[in-house]
Amino acid sequence: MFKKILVANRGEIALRIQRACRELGVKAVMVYSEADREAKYVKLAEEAVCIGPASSALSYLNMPAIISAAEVTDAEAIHPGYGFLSENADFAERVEKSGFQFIGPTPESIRLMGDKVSAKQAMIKAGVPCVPGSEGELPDDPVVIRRTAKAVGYPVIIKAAGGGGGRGMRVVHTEAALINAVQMTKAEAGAAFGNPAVYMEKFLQNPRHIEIQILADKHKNAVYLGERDCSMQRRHQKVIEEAPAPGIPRKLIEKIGERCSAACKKMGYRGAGTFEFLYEDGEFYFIEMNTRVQVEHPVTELITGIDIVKTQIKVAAGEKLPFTQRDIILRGHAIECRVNAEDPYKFVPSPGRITMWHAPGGPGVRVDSHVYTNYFVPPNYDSMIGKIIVHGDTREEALARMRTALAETVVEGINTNIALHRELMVDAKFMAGGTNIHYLEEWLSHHDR
Ligand code: MV4
Repeated sequence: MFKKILVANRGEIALRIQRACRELGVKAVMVYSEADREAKYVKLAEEAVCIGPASSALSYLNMPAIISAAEVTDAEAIHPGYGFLSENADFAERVEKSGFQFIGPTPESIRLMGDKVSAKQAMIKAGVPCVPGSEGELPDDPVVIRRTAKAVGYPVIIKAAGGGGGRGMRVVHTEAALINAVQMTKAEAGAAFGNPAVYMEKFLQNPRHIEIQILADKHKNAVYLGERDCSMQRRHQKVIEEAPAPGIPRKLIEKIGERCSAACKKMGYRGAGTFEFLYEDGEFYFIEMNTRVQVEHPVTELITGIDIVKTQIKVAAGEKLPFTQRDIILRGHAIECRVNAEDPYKFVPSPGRITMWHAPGGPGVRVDSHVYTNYFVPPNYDSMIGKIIVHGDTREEALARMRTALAETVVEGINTNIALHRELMVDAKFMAGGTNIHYLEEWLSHHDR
């Protein structure tokens, strides 16, 4: 096991990784920007290094500053968390060239999955079901593009190979709009991602967003930890996640999960990873793979009893996965509400000083947050200030626990989206389970405040 790890992130995930290190008896070096200097997880760290000013570009995205911080503190490994440099293959490469372990997959795996065209080709080869569409990158020939769209069937979606997470996509409903849409998406992709390559898929109109969590080691072992339903989102920002996904047959999840773990073994994938799928009319369609730990990992931890962050660290250190697929048993139901510093209905960010923070507790309640009374939410970063996660024997018990937890939560001094969560936890359609990716935006359009 490592003696010392550098945590190259901030906020709740930095604290989550620090906690995993403490449990493993590993020293954690925290890095911080000038805006995060006063944060308690920085003050309570055994070691902390300032890596630059508030601006992310000059601190949490500053590769030389982070690698230098690892050098001066004698860390052996770097955990990138999520966001920032976590899916940057060049960063992973520079970390390893500098003699540190990157806690995540190889730069080659990150690069393969970062290019959505190569990711999809790898999945097709590994037997993971994908959305029907173009075979790889779309060529320039308008005749071929039109023929492809006709074969796939309208509506189609044009996606940038360098995009992902909702960036660089365009839906096309008619042949008349096709060629222009392809050209526009290519131009935008070239400017935004430095790669004009695009591909085409059948556009699924009312899918759910279901993802499969996997863990793999350096010895060709891989397991899946069930699924998460992340359909409750607005503008590609997830708001509520849960596991298991309501109403999806367990046998089908198992079939898809087995394909995902087999794909990991085939690709030599290591670390934590998430296969994102669209689910519509009883079928799964792969869309993207994330090569990092995700915000919503706690719902999987609660239903499996597996610590995903500790396992990431163990497999990066070369240990074998301490469990096989047969050992993974899903128990009960978990729900996560993301707490954001923002107006609950207008969604404008609400940074500033938290004058009162009272976190909920009790049976089956977990709070992952770095904030506290008198904490100042800096305006420079993502508005998420924490997550409330509950577990129950049934979905109904989890819902009741979340309602109780949200009723206990007090945040004063800034606006948060807790009022929105309180409403959604008593919404009849959400309570019934299985709402699709459009539900929240439609709900909000009828609930103007
Ligand atoms: C799609 C789709 C419908 N059909 N692909 C958006 C984020 C990126 N990960 C892929 N996305 C989508 N791809 C096909 N073929 C609809 C979306 C989509 C979406 C997906 C997941 C969660 C929320 C979403 C919101 C809008 C669109």
